[in-house]
Amino acid sequence: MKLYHYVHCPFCIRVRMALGLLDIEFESIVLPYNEEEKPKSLTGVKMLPIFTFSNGENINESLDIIAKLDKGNILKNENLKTSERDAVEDLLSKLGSDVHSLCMPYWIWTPEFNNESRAYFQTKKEVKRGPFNKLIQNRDQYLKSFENNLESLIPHIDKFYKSESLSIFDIMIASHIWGMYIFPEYQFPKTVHDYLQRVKRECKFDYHIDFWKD
Ligand SMILES: N[C@@H](CCC(=O)N[C@@H](CS)C(=O)NCC(=O)O)C(=O)O
Repeated sequence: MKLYHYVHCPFCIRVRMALGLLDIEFESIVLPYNEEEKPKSLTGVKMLPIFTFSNGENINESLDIIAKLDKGNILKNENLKTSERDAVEDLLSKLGSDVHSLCMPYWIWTPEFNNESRAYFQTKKEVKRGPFNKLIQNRDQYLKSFENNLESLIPHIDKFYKSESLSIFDIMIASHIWGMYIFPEYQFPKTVHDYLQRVKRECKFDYHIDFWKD
């Protein structure tokens, strides 16, 4: 089985976390961001993650991939059918927007990118968010908004999100805010850092593993 992914992508990280939690072996294929042909040939669209199952089926929606992998429903996927999902999605779209504005100008300098994929990514993302140098100049505004939204998460993550045990909601939350670990000099509040480390341990998640794997 194969996972086609981008290292920085929160939706791809969801699948990596789930695979780790479920102890499923897979081949990791990090595609350059400017590679259009491969994803289109697999699913018809240039969007990752894509998971190739052992029967040759290719699927590209992180939560659909996870639901199909999680045969024993370890992640309590039925949570996705509750009204709590709207609250989580709403918080994630707010947190995710600031994480993207803050981290995109730094993600492009990680080893995942080369000159071509960096230029492709930057050109594409600047259409929506404006010039990356402005994102960096306005970092305080995005940080303030991120921290405000994080405040509303803190009362719910004593152990895992509104629960004593990890669920799909934790994978959705942790994968979305993980990027802030690479934002220069940013430190998560201790409660959030401890929570992320709990998710990391359960999911045996290693952000950089793809760079060091042979
Ligand atoms: N709903 C999808 C979203 C996946 C997604 O947005 N992937 C982004 C990367 S973070 C992508 O492939 N974008 C392609 C592009 O912008 O060229 C999922 O949950 O898997």
